[in-house]
This record gives sequence, structure tokens and C-alpha cells, in this order.
Amino acid sequence: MPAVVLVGAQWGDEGKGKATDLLGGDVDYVVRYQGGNNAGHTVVIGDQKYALHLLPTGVLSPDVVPVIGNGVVIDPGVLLSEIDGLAERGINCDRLLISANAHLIMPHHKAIDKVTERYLGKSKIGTTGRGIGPTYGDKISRMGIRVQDLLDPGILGQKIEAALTEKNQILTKIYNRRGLEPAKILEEYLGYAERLRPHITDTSLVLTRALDEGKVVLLEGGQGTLLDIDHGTYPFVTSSSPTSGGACTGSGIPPNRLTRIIGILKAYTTRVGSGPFPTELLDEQGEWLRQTGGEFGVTTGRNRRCGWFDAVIARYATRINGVTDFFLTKLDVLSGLERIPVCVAYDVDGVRHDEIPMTQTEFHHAKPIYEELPGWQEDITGAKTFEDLPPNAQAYVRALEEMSGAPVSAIGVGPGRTQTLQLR
Ligand code: 2SA
Ligand code: GDP
Ligand code: MG
Repeated sequence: MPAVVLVGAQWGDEGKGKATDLLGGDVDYVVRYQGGNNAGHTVVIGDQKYALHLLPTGVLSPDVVPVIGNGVVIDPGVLLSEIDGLAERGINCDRLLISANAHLIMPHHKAIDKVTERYLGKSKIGTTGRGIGPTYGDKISRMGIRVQDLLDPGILGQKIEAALTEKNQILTKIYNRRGLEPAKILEEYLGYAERLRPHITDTSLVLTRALDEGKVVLLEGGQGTLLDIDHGTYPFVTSSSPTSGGACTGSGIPPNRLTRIIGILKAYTTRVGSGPFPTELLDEQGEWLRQTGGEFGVTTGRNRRCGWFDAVIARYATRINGVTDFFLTKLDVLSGLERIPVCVAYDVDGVRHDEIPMTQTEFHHAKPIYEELPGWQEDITGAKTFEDLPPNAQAYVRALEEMSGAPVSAIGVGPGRTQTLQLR
């Protein structure tokens, strides 16, 4: 029975929110399996725009059960404000399920995220400052505080005390910041516990049973392949596994239940934060893409770095995730260009690389080798079928499909729910 994964094929912000929402009508559960409120997933329904950070996009479809899996890190205050914000807009989140094994972002994680970035100066990662890295760091060090700890005030108090014994030393002695008060934090988190209690469950069990009953589960990735802690441009990555392997560990669904891996691929490339980006445009063309594509961070409002499509990265995403098909997004943004450069390989210190180089040093030196494809002038935002696209837009899609190594099954021609062309 099907469990479908939806994964970002580049550096995030490919349009995963819209793609998940589109599939929402055909699925029973939508699960976030990694990351936290660093993510920003936009969904446009009619004249309403929703920016989701922690809640799975499925929350917007009344018949879908949204699930926050064990692989996610949760800032409970942020989660509750997101739930309240949606309630004010008439969206009910009562059916939300939260894994008892997910880890909690604590105030010290946010404080440490911010001071370490400042300390790194020019070498900073460019994090979202939401405490993501320090929370995953403590998880791996077996010092984390989990959602289930909210249900046991004695344990929660002990864990906060133990964590702050160490973290306050770091904050005060190394970074010259004020220490945090354990009793205050305990009180704050016990307040969250009251509200979150009805949602907390063994989500792996719920999902596996649902699959046994023939239900459809959609696993919604945050960020993207090149931001993966193992397979991304380390250390300029997020601290979790957005790639399809992470969908299993982050949800408790075994790999043999996955039937389809959809890669979300933007018709050009963007990146937020630091790190190598071979096709980045630092000129007016980059600025044109940013303005035309509305490329600003959904969580932090930062300018996204913009560049041409990179086929080396798309091929890599196909390989690492086992992509079965791609949703190609934002094709409409490229309308009006005479010619569209596409990076087909890299030149690294005089040597051609058709695959991502083995070392980050080489990747930092990678210069794009471009092929130019003819552009189109027509506005395509009203297209309803592939055949409605101008011949050069059709050819652009076919070329990207060929270079990326997996078929394109849908094309985005605008942010709206209906602005999507289904190909198969
Ligand atoms: P973090 O905060 O530890 O996860 O940051 C580490 C790197 O991961 C990048 N990252 C992202 N990249 C793209 N989009 C993300 N979500 C927001 C959005 C970003 C925003 O949807 O626009 O608003 O700035 C996201 N989340 C994390 C981050 O930029 C670092 O490079
Ligand atoms: P996510 O993090 O992958 O969910 O993507 P974001 O929501 O951060 O960024 C994608 C942006 O592109 C959002 O503003 C979407 O509304 C918008 N979007 C998605 N698909 C399309 C499309 O096909 N065309 C256009 N013009 N915008 C799109
Ligand atoms: Mg985003």
C-alpha cells in the first residue's frame, strides 16, 4: 500500500508546500518527517495565502490527518501560535498527531544557534536562527528533551535542570550571555504540555496501521537534497535528513512501504544562507529572477540567492532520493527570456565534472558549463495542458527531464492550486 515521499530536489523552496497541497485531495495522512520551524511552505488557495512552518501542509485539507513525525524538532510555542493563527482563519487543527519521540526545541537551543552564528562571523552557515542545529546536536548526543517528557513533569524538570547546568556554562562563560532560569522554562513548557497532550501519540504505529488498512500516506520533506546533513553541501546544510531515506527514519515507516518518490524541482535554482552555489547570478539577471519569482525567505524574509537551472544537481537528487518523477515548478517565471542557460556540467580547475565533485573544496571551485535553450515570450500562467505551452517551453521541460534522469509528471505555471499541468 502506498506511502509517497515528496522531497526538495535542490536547496529548498522548490514549491513543496503547493505540491503537497495539490496531492492532499488523494491522501489520508500528510507527515512532516524532519526539520522544524526553519521550513516555510507556501500554499495559495484562491485569494488566501498560507505560510506553514511546523504544521504539515495537509492541515489545510479537512479530510487529511496531519502528522508531525519523530524526526521533527518542535518549538511548542511556535507550534501553538501556528495552530491559533490557523484557527482564526477557520482552519481546525484538532486532528493533528504529534510523535511522542519528536524532540523539543528549548530556549537554550535558540540562544546557542544565534550566538554561534555571530561567533562564526563571515564563516556563518546562515541558519534561520530557530535553534534547529543545537536541538539535533543534543538529540544525537543523547541529551535531548522529547515530546513525551512533557507528559512527566518530574522528568521534564530534571532534564531541563541537567541541560541548563551545561548550556548556561556555554552561554555565560564562552559567549558572555545571560544564563537561563530552569524553573521559568519548566513552567512555560508545562503550559504547552497541557495543550499538546491530546495530540501526542505513537505516530509510527498509527501510520503503519493506516498503511495496512490501505490508506495513503504522504511524507512531506522540508528544505532540500543539497541541504541534507549527509548528502548536502556540508557544513552549509541543515541538521536533518530531508532526502527520501530520512522519510523512513523520521516517520517510522519502513522503506519497503514507499511506492513513489516525487522530487520537487524549480525551473531555475535558489538557495538561502551560505555555501557553494555554482550557477548563482550576482548580477541584474539574478535580481530579475528574485523579483520575478518572489524569491524571499518565507521564515526569515531573507533574499534568496538565485541562478540558472543546474542539471548536475537535479541528476544528483534523482540518484540520492530514487526520484520516480518530478514536479517542475515556477516555469512561468522564465517567460520573457530570449535564451535560457542551463548548467550541464562543471569545470573544476580545468577538469570537466558531470557529477557533483567528491570534495567540498572542488565543489567550491566548480564553474558552470552552460548550454543555452531558446526561451519563449508568452505568459503561460493560464495554461491548462502541456500542449497549451509554447513549443520552446515544451522543449525546455523535455530537456530538463532528459538531463535530470526522471520524468516530469506535473508542471507549475503559477502559485495557485489550479495553476498546475498534469502530464501523466
Ligand atoms: P537551519 O536553520 O539550521 O536549518 O539552517 C541551516 C541551513 O539550511 C537552510 N534552510 C533553508 N533553506 C531554504 N528554505 C528554508 N526555509 C525558509 C523558506 C528559509 C527562510 O522557506 O524560505 O525563510 O530563510 C530553510 N530552512 C533552513 C538555511 O538557510 C541554512 O543555509
Ligand atoms: P517550499 O519551501 O518548497 O514549500 O517553497 P516556498 O513556499 O518556500 O517557496 C515557493 C514559492 O513559490 C511560494 O511563494 C509559492 O507560492 C510559489 N510557487 C510554487 N509553485 C509555483 C509556480 O509554479 N509558479 C509560481 N510563480 N510560483 C510558485
Ligand atoms: Mg520554503
